[in-house]
Amino acid sequence: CFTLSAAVSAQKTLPHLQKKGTATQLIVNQKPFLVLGGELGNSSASSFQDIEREFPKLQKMELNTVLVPASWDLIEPEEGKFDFKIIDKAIDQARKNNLKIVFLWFGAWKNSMSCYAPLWFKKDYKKYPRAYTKAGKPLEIASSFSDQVFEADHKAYSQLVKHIAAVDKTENTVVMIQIENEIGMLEDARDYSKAANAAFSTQVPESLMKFLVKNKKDLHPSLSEKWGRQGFKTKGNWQEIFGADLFTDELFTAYSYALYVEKLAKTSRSLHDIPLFVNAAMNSRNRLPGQYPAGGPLAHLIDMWHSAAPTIDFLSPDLYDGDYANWVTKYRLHNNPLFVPEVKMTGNNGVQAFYSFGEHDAIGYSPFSIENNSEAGSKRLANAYSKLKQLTPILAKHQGQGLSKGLLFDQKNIERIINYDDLKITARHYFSLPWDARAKDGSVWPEGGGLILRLAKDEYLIAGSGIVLEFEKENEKKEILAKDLGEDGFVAQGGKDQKQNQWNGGKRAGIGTVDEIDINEDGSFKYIRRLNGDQTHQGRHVRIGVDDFQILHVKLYEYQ
Ligand code: N0T
Repeated sequence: CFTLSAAVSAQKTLPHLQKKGTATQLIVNQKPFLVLGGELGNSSASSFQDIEREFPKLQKMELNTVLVPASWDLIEPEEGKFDFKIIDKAIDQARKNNLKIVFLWFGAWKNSMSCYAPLWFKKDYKKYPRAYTKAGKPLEIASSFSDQVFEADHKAYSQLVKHIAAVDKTENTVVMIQIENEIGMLEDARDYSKAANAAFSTQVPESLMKFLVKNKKDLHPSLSEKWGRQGFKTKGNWQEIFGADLFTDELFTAYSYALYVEKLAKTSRSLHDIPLFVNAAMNSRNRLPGQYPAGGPLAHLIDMWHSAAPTIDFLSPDLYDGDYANWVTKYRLHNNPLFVPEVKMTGNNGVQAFYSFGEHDAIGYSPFSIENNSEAGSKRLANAYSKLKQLTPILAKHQGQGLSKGLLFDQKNIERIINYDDLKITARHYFSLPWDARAKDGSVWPEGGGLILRLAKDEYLIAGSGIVLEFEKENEKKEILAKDLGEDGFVAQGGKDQKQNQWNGGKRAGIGTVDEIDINEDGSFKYIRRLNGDQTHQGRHVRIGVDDFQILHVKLYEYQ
């Protein structure tokens, strides 16, 4: 009995995922943990000097987590001879700088290619065969259909995980592992090696069809539609079941890669049970499968990945094409929590981080090539992350219940209306006010963003940068047609009737108090200053300028 409970609690002390309402939380050392991250450039953690130089910078940026490549070619330079000094160095430096690590297994595939496989593997292409294009051209992409490729990759990955398990038993410095990086076929949408062709023309595995039938109602709409066009057939080869097109090739590729990744994930789990994920390069800019890495862990392929790789905890997007809110929304699904391992570094990433945690209960956020952040960008990120650190316990406590919302504005998308019961909040970009010279002098508006958290009926936390919010009761206005009144209160000459909002009677919402605060570690609020008068437009709105991240504690009230 004692040994059983001891074993259970030992297991529970490792970083793990836990459901809370609609949210999935990463638990580290028994507490919910928001990954305030950054990913190192691909070649920035491959020497001791680089690691020693870069890691202290990350702590200054207030990161709590760094995403670090674990390169196959560096840990197994000679076949069967492993060297983990570089891994140990990263773990040691992380501990010295109060950082957690997410290791990225750059194994058989890195951005589709097999460039991180050791030279002995690359040269022995007879033993470790390549994927082929339709035209028969060998690619510098190892074939996922080769057992030898898998064995070699699996052996190295297992050694890595064993090593992490041994050196990180109690400290929990390594909180998650990403398996491979941006998997996907390039040029053509699938491998045309002999083994791949054989698998493609044979029956679609029964286990996949069973999965699809069982989850028919919950399938990604694009798959449902595609399969539906073929009459939801359940027996036949890939083209018979899904149709003869490029996207069927891609389904096949996704499924094949996922089968392979599942075997790594299973071993990983049995050796050291921490969360595991895969990342995807986006199918953006209207490219077709093969123009973008086909078959990666993309949202429209989620059912292939879930069916073949159930041990993977989530699929995560790498976001470089702008339109952030639109892309993350595709990855925050009923069956997939949001974690953003890579996002383009902009110098103003903090606003997106606030949005991601507020709107999507994100597990984490991580700009890419973080060590190259500008001085200004580093300061601003530190400002954002330090406030998010303060907010973590209170956000975590309220997650998964629809109590928080995220805001993200730019020059084109300046307004969002949010309802909490009968309270209507109109949030806008700070520059929708004419009060900052940069709003009107032709400057490009920086993204503004933040989060709203409802603590009680008339009590809110509002945090972020570059936002302004007004509060009213949902039905306090009604639309009428009337002559436009000029600022002087007179009807404009010759004016036509226009839609106007008129007071509709009933209660109104007022701003009681607005305090800028910090949040202490025990969750209590530390008063910085009261904002009133000009700073709230005499009680009309709550705002945070574009130059600073702030946390505001807002009390509302009702009057009639
Ligand atoms: C990422 C990174 C790194 C505007 C690219 C993104 C990282 C990999 N790939 O620097 O290589 O290891 O995961 C590919 C998307 C770039 C599209 C840019 C379009």
